[in-house]
Amino acid sequence: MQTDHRKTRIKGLFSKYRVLLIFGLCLFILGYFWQASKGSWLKRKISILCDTQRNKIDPFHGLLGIKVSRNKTNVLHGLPEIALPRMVYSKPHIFKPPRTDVLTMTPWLAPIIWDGTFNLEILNEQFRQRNTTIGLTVFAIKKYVVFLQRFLATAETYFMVGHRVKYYIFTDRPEAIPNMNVKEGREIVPLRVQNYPRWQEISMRRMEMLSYYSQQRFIHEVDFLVCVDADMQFSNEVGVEILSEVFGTIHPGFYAAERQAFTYERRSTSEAYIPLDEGDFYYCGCFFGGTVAEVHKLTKKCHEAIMADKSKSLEAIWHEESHLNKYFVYHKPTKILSPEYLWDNGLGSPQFLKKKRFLTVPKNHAAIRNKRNSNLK
Ligand code: UD2
Repeated sequence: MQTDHRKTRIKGLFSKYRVLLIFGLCLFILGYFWQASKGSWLKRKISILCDTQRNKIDPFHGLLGIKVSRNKTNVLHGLPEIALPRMVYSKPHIFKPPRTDVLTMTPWLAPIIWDGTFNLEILNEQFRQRNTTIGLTVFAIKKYVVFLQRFLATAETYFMVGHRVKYYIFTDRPEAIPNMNVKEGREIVPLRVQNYPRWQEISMRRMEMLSYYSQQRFIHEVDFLVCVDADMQFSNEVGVEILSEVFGTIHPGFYAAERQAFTYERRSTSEAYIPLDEGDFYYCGCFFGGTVAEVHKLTKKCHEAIMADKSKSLEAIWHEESHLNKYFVYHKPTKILSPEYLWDNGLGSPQFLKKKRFLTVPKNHAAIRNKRNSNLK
């Protein structure tokens, strides 16, 4: 009887303080989780990058009680300001694109450089303020030294006018480099390299040498590399409008061709193989470039592919040009130079070509490539 009475009292008390009990329980659970987690979020460190002088900064000035780890370098501190001076030029107009006759942008939003699509004055100012130095690489091995005089003379007139330039001349005959005066801020740098018996090997080995020198030397001396053939001449301005992370040039023989007509390597056994349903443009092997780091990556990859083919006794149809084309299928260039930047006068003067900036110099292939003592002219 007494037990029944006690049970009824407990039940009564429980129903009276039920809400309080549940509330207390909730508080206990919340408190438990808060205790468990506060250690981790309060003590969380924010890693920030510190500047090259290793300045220590706490972006929140201790307001949140967050400890800042101070062992990294802040690249955001003390960046140079690139600000244009007052410049007067006609404004860009949304409904008046400067060129409607040619493609000026790829599907991956890389600009294709044509006359009329850029303002060189603005670009010059931007690159000058960054004190950009450009390395122009050219190989003149064996008899190709005969092209150097015209190449360098025209480069002095048209290439990167007003900017700092280093002409890196890879040759097996440094004594044959013409003794020329170059403008202030420009310099001829002879680089002695070995030659090879076959012209195809010389052409392909350029990838190996460029990759090696990029890592060993160019990275310390220049910002961008422009890599071209020797049997060429500049015939109009080629300036900083071409510079970008990594750029290629549309081959003048294939600008209007369909994919299937591109002379890509089609043997699936080669590292340069490109299937018939892939590829954007046919790029020429004689004009590409970019930042030293990107050119290093590109040339290293192409050289490794060339060597892999060699181990299978294969040589791609257009040598290093085939490997360059393969590279650009899977590493899209960030800028593309139109055929203005590589033209052959044998192809005439189509309407869309407002300027011919870089031209092939006609040569007697058999004479220049192989027979050491034949007459070159
Ligand atoms: C095309 C490409 C070239 C390359 C080659 C591969 C054009 C304008 N050029 O040129 O970039 O892809 O095909 O087959 O489309 N060289 C020497 N000494 C030699 C041989 C070559 O220095 O004995 C250098 C020189 O810089 C020359 C370059 O290698 O310009 C390419 O050789 P090429 O010009 O004889 O090859 P070509 O005209 O077939």
